Amino acid sequence: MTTQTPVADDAARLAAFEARIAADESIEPKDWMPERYRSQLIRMMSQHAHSEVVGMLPEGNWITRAPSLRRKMILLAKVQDEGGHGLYIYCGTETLGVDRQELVQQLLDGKAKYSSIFNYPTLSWADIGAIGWLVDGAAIVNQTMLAKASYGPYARAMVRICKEENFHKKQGYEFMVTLARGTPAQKAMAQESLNRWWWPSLMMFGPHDADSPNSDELKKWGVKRKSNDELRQRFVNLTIAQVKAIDLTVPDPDLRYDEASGDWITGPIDWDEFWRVVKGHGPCNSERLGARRKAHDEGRWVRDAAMAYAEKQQRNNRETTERQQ
Ligand code: BYC
Repeated sequence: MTTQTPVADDAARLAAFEARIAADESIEPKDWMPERYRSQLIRMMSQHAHSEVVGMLPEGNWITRAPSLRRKMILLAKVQDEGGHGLYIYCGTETLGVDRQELVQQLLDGKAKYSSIFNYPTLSWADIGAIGWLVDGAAIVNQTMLAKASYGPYARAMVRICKEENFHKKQGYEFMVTLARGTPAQKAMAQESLNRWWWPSLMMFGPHDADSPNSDELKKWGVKRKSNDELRQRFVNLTIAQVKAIDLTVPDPDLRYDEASGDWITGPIDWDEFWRVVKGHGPCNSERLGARRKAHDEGRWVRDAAMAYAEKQQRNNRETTERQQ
């Protein structure tokens, strides 16, 4: 009988894992996976969950000021959906053996990243339409690909989330259509909002491929199916047609159509601005973290009550089982 060394064992397991990825098999929580695959997923999924939860704040800002009951109901439902998305993804992250509390603490301590887009302010009511249209639109382009990610719990969460994001995007565009076809003042409001959200939406897809340190590994392991630039280009192509359909313009003097590729080519993205925001110095970073910390502190009694209730249920179940034996 031969005894395998741990190194040989790991090499064999890694080869088997990579063969499963190559065969497009779904990796499930109890399957063996390289530690680096696990840690990359924890990084990306937790950032995603934080983004959903922090993403409730800019829109939540307008709930009390929605101009009609219909718009208020839609906005309430949308913000609630985003909270639900955060929960699915935190649950998915926990299947990788990490505690949710630890992840939330990283966010509250300012150590975790979340999407740059949510560090911009919602200054006008039109921003609520622009977020649904552009931010959820960008999220769908990105997450439709993630619904094919190799890690089963993440991919399955994305299927459900994309369905809801599609509704969000459609309501956002319908909202912008209404403004763009309204009075000159309403159309100007829609244009002003598009001007502010256009470039930050393109930044959501992350740095150019050449400057994206995580992409190669994530693509090798089938987490990312398309690169940051490929997805950004897809979003631009889809969105420019929608911008034109409502007779608005994007704030990009260099935008041009490339006949050969069929792509809309944008001017340069301001990456200095992007990194400033990612590193915590955007217009609303401290406000967003302050709001999350306040919500966390004020929600402590709810978490304590839920824990006490769960413990009581467990005790009752245990006592019932003991009585029956
Ligand atoms: N913002 O190597 P790269 C929503 C970081 S919420 C901040 O390309 P990767 C919604 C990146 O983390 C949707 N940071 O990274 C909610 C990395 O830093 P670390 C949010 C960014 O992971 C409410 C470094 O830059 N969607 O839809 O290969 C209301 C280098 O980047 C950003 C997701 O989270 C950014 N924009 O690719 C409405 C999708 N971009 O960790 C709507 C899931 C990059 O090495 N995530 N960074 O220190 C992804 O698809 C990928 O993580 C990314 C980045 C494409 C974002």
